[in-house]
Amino acid sequence: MKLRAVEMRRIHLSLVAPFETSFGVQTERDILLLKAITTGGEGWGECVAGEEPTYSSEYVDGCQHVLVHHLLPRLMDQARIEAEDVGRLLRPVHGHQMAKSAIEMAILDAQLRARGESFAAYFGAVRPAVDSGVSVGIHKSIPELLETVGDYVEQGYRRIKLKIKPGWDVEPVRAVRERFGSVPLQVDANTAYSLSDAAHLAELDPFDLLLIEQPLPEEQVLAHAELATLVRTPICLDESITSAQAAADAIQLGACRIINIKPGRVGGYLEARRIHDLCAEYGLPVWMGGMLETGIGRAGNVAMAAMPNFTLPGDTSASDRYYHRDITAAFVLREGRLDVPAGPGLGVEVDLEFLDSITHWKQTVTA
Ligand code: OSB
Ligand code: MG
Repeated sequence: MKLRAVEMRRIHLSLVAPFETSFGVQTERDILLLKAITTGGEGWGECVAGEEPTYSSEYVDGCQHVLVHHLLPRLMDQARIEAEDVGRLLRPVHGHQMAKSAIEMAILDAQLRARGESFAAYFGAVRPAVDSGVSVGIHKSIPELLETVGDYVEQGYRRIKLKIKPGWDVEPVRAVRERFGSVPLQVDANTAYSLSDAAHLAELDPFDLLLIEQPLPEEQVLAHAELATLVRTPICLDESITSAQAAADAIQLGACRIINIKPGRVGGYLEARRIHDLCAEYGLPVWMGGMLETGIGRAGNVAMAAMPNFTLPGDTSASDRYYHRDITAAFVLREGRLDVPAGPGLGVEVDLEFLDSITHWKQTVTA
């Protein structure tokens, strides 16, 4: 097929509750969505970048800019294009994985819709529904945290992840472990510690956590390997894993025993699949991360999370964990799981009337 145009839009969505991490508080989102218009039909992509470059170096205005000026022109001048070509065509542009991922996703959706194949079938899904975990932000107090976690446990989430930072770590973990017994529990530091905190992080060891996610800065892969010899809790990397090559290096260095896969962070679903396959070869389990996606991004993530080596519950929570109203039919928790969409492509339809009502910017890029 040929890529004829890409409709870009930015939408506003308020989160149901503020979400605080070690890098800041979010109350609303400004999301870049792409619609690939091809000779074979249309497809949707979601860019996972936040408003500020505080999770990684990418941010939504930057993604918009690099797409318009550097990425889309390289795709639009092709006589024929398939999702499998996008990575190679965009390789001359360094970095910008979240921007690249969004356009590859839109083209893949268009291509799969055209041939009536679901994302799940394309990626070799082995289950009709995936176990859902939930990521719980930093709270003002431990009683408030316990109330939030209690709500999620009652809703049926199969794993709780607590965001931590220096000053909000051992005590909240102890409190949740004491109150909720054997609930599968893990923590995410979003790079907030340094190797000199190893003895403090080892105080988390008695609480039987599934993993500690990204304790140290993105570049400090070797320091994670050192930390792994000083704490018993398995180390999982998120921010550091920007490609399959980065994953292979981190595994060989002993920097992680588990990987959080986020298609947006690694440049797209095809690179994410390579990381899944690589981890399976090395015997490392993976799980599907999240970036507070709408129903578009969630649909792709849930489909990929049905691949065989996604053996831990992901941050694939129900729509109502994030938004009062989603831009697709809501993803709903059923016995702690989300159903994998089975229709062509992403298998979800976008509510265009609602989408238009929350769109604050729109531009169509043509060849
Ligand atoms: O580090 O996993 C993270 C959200 C935004 C940016 C980074 C992260 C997160 C989450 C929430 O933990 C995941 C989700 O529920 O989508
Ligand atoms: Mg994380």
